[in-house]
Amino acid sequence: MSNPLYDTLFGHHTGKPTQFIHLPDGKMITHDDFLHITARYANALTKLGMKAGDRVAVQIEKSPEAIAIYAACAQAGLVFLPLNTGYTPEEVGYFIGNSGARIFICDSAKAVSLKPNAQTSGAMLVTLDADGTGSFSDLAKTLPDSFATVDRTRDDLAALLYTSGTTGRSKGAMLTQNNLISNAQTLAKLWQFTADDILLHALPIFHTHGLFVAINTTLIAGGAMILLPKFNLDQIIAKLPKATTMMGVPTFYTRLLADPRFTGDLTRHMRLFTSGSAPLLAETHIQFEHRTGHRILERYGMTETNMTTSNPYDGERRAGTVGPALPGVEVKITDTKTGATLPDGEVGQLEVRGPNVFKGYWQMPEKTREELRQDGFFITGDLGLIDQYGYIQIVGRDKDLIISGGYNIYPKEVELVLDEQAGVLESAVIGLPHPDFGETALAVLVPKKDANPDIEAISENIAKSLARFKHPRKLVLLGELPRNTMGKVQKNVLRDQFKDIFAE
Ligand code: MCA
Ligand code: AMP
Repeated sequence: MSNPLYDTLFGHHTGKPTQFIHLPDGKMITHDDFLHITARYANALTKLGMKAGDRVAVQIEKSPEAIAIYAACAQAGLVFLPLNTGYTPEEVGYFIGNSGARIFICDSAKAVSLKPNAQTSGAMLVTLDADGTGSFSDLAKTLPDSFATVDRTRDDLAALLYTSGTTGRSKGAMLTQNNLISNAQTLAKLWQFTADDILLHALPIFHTHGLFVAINTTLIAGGAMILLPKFNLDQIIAKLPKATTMMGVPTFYTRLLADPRFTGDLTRHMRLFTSGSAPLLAETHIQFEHRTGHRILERYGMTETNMTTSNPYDGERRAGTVGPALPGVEVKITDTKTGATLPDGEVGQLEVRGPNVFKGYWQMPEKTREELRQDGFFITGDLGLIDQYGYIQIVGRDKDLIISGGYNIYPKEVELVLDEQAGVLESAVIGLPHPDFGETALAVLVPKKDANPDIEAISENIAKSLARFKHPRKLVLLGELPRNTMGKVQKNVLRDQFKDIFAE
């Protein structure tokens, strides 16, 4: 028996004093050091009563220890459930309750505010801070630094990642060991990652991009990472000379281009820059090449599918496209109404099938059936076409979703909170172009008859329910919402009316 995920990503590094994580202060953690921490954590999780298949919910700051929790879950056969550090206690309570997580690991600074929601949802709360201290590590320190890896199969769940829906509450995407292994192997090979690579890692590690695309690809190749707590221009500029590769959302690249210190000289030694999670403007791609001589490699994916397409490493990286389907992955463009496959060049919905595609939504068989077809194709909700070169272009979305700086905002979720506010009859949340975040959210509020909603009070109030990145950047009042003959709100009309509201 074996544990394919642990063996493929982590186990083969056992006993190797090779460089793995470089911290901003110059400290370095070897693969072997890391695996000792991992084993202690796996022992601690087991001691706390976790059994194979149990979910471990985690909301902690980015650190080597946070990555070790992920590794420990793999080693102990547990399901890793990372949560955005911006989520409010109310949001966290839902995720714990819905997943049935029996343990919740959080920052000690947030323990008091999070404890009631964790307890109501039935999870035991332990703490782990970014400096590695906390009640969880206190326990781990008393336990052995070796652990008998728990047997698992490729079909077993490795992670549960929540993704919001266009209606109702968030859904837990069930990702198997095979989903993660196959994608990591494919990306490492395609992007030619080796043990000599040092990835400049400034993405958050609670989403697919920073967690699986960045970390798994590095682990499989045996390379190292410079782990920055978050995107910070000064730190990126200071650390770039030590890196060989960098992965980012488009905002990373537009921010870098706006800084005169970001030059061809600074990046000459770099091997690869990749972009994803949101559309990279062709203009950014071109500007980046002019400045640095590098063509950003854009790829496309989703929480439910991991990575699906990528521009080539060696071939032509085409601006405005996300490249062809990855090896072993099938992509087709279908008619949104009939599901029939459309000829190349025609715009339709993008469907994906392959070892990268998730197993379904946690305890939501109906939602799963709606989006994951019997024949294995997953309906992404993205609109695109396959061009004459066989490259895929994402041209829009068939889902009401805003992607702000790489974070997803589901208008419905925000509208439900806004509709509850004093003096508000109804609301519409729309995505509009934003110079820094690519696009971001505007809320249009319709007052109740004779009411005069207090915008400032509403802005403050929604902070109780919604993570900061979901807050509309502006709220405006309007007499009524434009509707079509069926009574559906015409968001395109609103988008047109307010299109320049975030322009510089
Ligand atoms: C921060 N804020 C945001 C965002 N980020 N508001 C809207 N959208 C955002 N993305 C808030 C902050 O709380 C702050 O609020 C204010 O905006 C300004 O923050 P600032 O300091 O400028 O932001 P930052 O901390 O520098 O963060 C911007 C960022 C970050 C670096 C672009 O959002 C980021 O790392 N994004 C990457 C997201 C990501 O990894 N997505 C992958 C998921 P206040 O002013 O009140 O303090 S998608 C995925 O995984 C799929 C599978 C894929 O294809 O990759
Ligand atoms: P998430 O649900 O957070 O995993 O976000 C996935 C969504 O991000 C996809 O469905 C796309 O809409 C979007 N996305 C990811 N990569 C790209 C890209 N390179 N270009 C355009 N959209 C992208």
